[in-house]
Amino acid sequence: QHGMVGEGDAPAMVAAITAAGLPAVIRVRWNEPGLVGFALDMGAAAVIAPMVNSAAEAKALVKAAKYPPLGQRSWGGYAMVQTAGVSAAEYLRDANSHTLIFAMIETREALAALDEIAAVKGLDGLFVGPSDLTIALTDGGSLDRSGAATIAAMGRVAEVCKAQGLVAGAFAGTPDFCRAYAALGFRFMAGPTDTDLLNRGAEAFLKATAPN
Ligand code: 3PY
Ligand code: MG
Repeated sequence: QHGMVGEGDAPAMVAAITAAGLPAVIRVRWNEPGLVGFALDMGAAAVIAPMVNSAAEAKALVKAAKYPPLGQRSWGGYAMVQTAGVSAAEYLRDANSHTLIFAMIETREALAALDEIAAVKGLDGLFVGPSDLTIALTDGGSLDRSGAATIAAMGRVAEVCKAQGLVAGAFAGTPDFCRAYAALGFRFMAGPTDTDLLNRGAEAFLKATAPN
């Protein structure tokens, strides 16, 4: 959603990740059927859609992402069949269970509709955006996602996921947040951004080479 990877670059990246035996996870720019289909058609193993604020929006996400009977995903992305290394018929048979779809919970609206969103058939998990959630819960006042209101809301998301058999995910970014979210019951965490990794690598290099 917020990365600068363009539509032209993404398919080659997904093919390389898949060839390395890893699942490619794509957060699309918006919960929009064309973007969701494009991500899956290039071979994404998981798609995360931002700002899913109601059961209706979650249903629209499932409709775009799953083949019948769960949804109405459109057939025709031949790159994904090639990337998966299976026949088209095998891909069709397994796609609904082999692709994971996450709805992002990051607004007051989504929290208010949490139980209904989690109950939408075909959804595989919920994924918290703690920064947007914090901005929402503080009415634009803060980005400090260690605040009590954000942590409590995230605890509720983890509980609802457990009750519904969904995977609880979140953007964590740092080892401390990874540990804190794992303790709340989260099982799927995004690590640092690419720019963060570069910054920290450069910092570590400079620190290691600086004269005493
Ligand atoms: C958020 O924290 O709002 C996110 O979307 C994480 O990238
Ligand atoms: Mg967000």
